Amino acid sequence: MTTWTPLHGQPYQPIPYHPNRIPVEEALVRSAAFRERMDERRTVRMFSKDPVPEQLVLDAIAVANTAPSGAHQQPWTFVLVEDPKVRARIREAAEAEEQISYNGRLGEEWLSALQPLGTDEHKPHLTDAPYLLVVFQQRFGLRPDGTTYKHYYGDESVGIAVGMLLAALHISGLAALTHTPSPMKFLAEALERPRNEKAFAVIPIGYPADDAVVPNLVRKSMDQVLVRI
Ligand code: IYR
Repeated sequence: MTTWTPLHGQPYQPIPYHPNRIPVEEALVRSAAFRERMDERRTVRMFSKDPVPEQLVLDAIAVANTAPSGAHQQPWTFVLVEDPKVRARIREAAEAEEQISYNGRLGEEWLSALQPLGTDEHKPHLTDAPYLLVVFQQRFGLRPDGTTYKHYYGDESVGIAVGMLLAALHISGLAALTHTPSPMKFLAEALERPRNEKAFAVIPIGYPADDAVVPNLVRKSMDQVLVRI
């Protein structure tokens, strides 16, 4: 297997791409099933402490790593945290930031937008869920000799990768929470990340708690999100 390295100014070798065409009937069955399955995904804030098969999480990260990215630079790093001491430190720092956020920093409009979800500064999921995945965005490329190169469309690329990750976790029956404590600078420090990485999202992963509840929210209809011209 060849290892990825940045190709600057050198073309990739074109190789044939002939995926089998899925017969239409089969494609319709698969797409409807996927659509229904994805509609069951919910962000979960109450996790069981039950263990999760590690391979499911690794597979979901591998799926995320197939995401398209600007100039195929794959500007992401996934840090999978199980160590309870590190998790406790992350929770403490996140709750300290959220305390400030919920007590004024977010502003009234933001707080009222969050009110229906009932979120607050307490973040037990950071220590309860069996896995904590911290996704970092590489703001620029960093070579082993310390020299740097630009990354393109980093926000978009990492956002797409996280979307694919969430879909993969859900398909495996796992629940997740896309948590974005703000500011997130403490994460790069706590996890000793290199200077080109900034935290993008913190994602607790596990099974929902037996008594988990989610808000009774309604999704926008296709009419509301699709414009056809
Ligand atoms: N980061 C905070 C606040 C928060 C913001 C949004 I936008 C949400 O959809 C949910 C929460 C927190 O995690 O509580």
